[in-house]
Amino acid sequence: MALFAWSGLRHSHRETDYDPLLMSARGGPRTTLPDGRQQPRFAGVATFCRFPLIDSAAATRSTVDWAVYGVPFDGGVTYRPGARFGPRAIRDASQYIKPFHLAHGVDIVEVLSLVDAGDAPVRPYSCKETLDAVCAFAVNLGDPGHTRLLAVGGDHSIAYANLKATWQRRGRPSRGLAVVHLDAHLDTVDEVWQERWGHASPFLRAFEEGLVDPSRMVSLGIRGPLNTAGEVTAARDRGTEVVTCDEWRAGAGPERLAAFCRRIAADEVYLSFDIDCVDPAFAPGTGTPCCGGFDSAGTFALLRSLKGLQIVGADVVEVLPDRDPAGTTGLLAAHIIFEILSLAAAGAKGGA
Ligand SMILES: [Mn+2]
Repeated sequence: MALFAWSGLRHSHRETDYDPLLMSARGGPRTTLPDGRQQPRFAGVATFCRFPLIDSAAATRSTVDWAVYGVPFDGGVTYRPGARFGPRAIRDASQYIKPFHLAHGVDIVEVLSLVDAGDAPVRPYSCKETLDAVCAFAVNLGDPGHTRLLAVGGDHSIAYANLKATWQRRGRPSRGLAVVHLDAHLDTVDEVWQERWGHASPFLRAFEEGLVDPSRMVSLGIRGPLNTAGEVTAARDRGTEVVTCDEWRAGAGPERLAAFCRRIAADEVYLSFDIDCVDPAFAPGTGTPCCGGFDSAGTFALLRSLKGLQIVGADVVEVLPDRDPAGTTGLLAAHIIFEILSLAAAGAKGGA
């Protein structure tokens, strides 16, 4: 069965000669993509950014640097459902993602071993059971001490599971992880309709369990309307750096973010990206849209300014394909995944 030693490793073609581990040992790229001149980008089974697909059985691939996986769950939403179809739409939209990042000057597949680890198991009728199942799946992906996790939602509730898995894999740091959070909303509501594990609550649950240090967290892109005036005040009372979209646009945001990055430069950071931080003009396909958000280019510039942070895990959530008639939101999410992996590649290449 040696031929199938990586029985979990599948690709739409070239199955027999593909192994990123061997390629790396030979000094080739860390990740081998299908050659777009041989196999068109619109052909084959769609994986995230055309990365090789592994399943969770390939549990000891120590050479995998980042595992990207889907979480097709939207049982935690408070408004429009449909984000359960996000991973499939984003995989489709990501077929045109190419590996060289112009601004960072880095080719992500030269520097990093990247895989699509498939979808986490979900329990569509239960938020808590889903989060437990996702965490149990994620905690064992790749080499827990090395491989970093990028979860693609799904609604924002799934961030808790990926955060918890990341926190465990980073040695359960007692003061929790630092977090860079992009979102229109703070996601720190205690409960909605008696549900404590929905998409309005992941960060409050993470604070309670010590997974995240709220005083080493920045929330960017926050805007109204809000339920109460106290939401932002409560976050700031916890020590969270809250930068509203208005503040960002007025010009103070980038320097406040830079100061935050300097403060946590030595810390391990989790990046949580809710696509609704972007204006619905650019990202209409989302469940709780708020006008007045970032534009696409501004979002890229913001993310690129995070270069140098030690990002140990991430998520991209809240893409709702049914409300995304031209596919722009899925496409943007695919680019955000690329931006996050490019930050990691730029850091690895630059020794940052
Ligand atoms: Mn959110």
